[in-house]
Amino acid sequence: MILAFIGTAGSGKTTLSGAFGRYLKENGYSVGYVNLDTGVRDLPYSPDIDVRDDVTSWKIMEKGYGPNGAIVESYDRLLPRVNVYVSEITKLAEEREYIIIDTPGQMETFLFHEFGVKLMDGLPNPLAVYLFSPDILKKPEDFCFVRFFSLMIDLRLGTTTVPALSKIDTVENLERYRRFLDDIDYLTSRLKLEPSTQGLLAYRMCSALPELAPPTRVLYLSAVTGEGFDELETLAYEHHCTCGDLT
Ligand SMILES: Nc1nc2c(ncn2[C@@H]2O[C@H](COP(=O)(O)OP(=O)(O)OP(=O)(O)O)[C@@H](O)[C@H]2O)c(=O)[nH]1
Ligand SMILES: [Mg+2]
Repeated sequence: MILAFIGTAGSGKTTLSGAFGRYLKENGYSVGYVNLDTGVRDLPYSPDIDVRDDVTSWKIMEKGYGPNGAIVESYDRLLPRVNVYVSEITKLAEEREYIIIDTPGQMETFLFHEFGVKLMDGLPNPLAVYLFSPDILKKPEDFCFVRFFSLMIDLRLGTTTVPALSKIDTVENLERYRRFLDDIDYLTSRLKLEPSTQGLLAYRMCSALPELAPPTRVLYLSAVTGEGFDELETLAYEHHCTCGDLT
């Protein structure tokens, strides 16, 4: 089973990769780790496959690139080897029960660079977990945004994508988040009350959501307490067995 954690900078991908991997190992599974972040210095796990063996963004920065330019350049340099990575990860997936892929902090270098798209396209039946942290969810429109962003990742990478709220140990009122994320009818009814142009847009988008996508479950995770790990494990298993039907 191949799981790829995808999300904006600081959403918790690397911490979750380490913590969920440890959880799986404690439960008797064999786990392989893949690091795709050319800019990370320290990892809470030992990667079996690591792009930094080929390219690091900090070495490129020594040649005068700025941080963002260096990251893009690092994936330009990795692109000719994308098929090698696909083969290595696929081979590792034959040997281990779970493969955990930790993706770059700069999400755009994964979603908008050919390296990320080709890599995901080449892997056998991966499941993408789109992580977003509670601090980006303030207005009802934000909940609509993350639901659609998850679909956008699915569309872009051609990979079944499950939305996951990360760092739930930091929220006091998880029920409020759950209500907005689990119950699309509730979210849509709240958006109907929003007077702004964006509120109307979000209302129309969320009204169409049931027709556009199957009612995928949302995960609620904490890499600190391990909450939600059992559900992530179940979901990964269901994905593996049913090829993408996660209703
Ligand atoms: N409280 C809490 N903090 C978390 C959790 N997961 C990650 N963090 C913290 O969030 C910060 C970012 O975590 P990372 O795991 O580095 O996030 P990332 O998405 O890999 O970050 P980049 O790769 O740099 O984009 C760190 O300070 C973590 O300790 C969590 O479940 N709960
Ligand atoms: Mg990271």
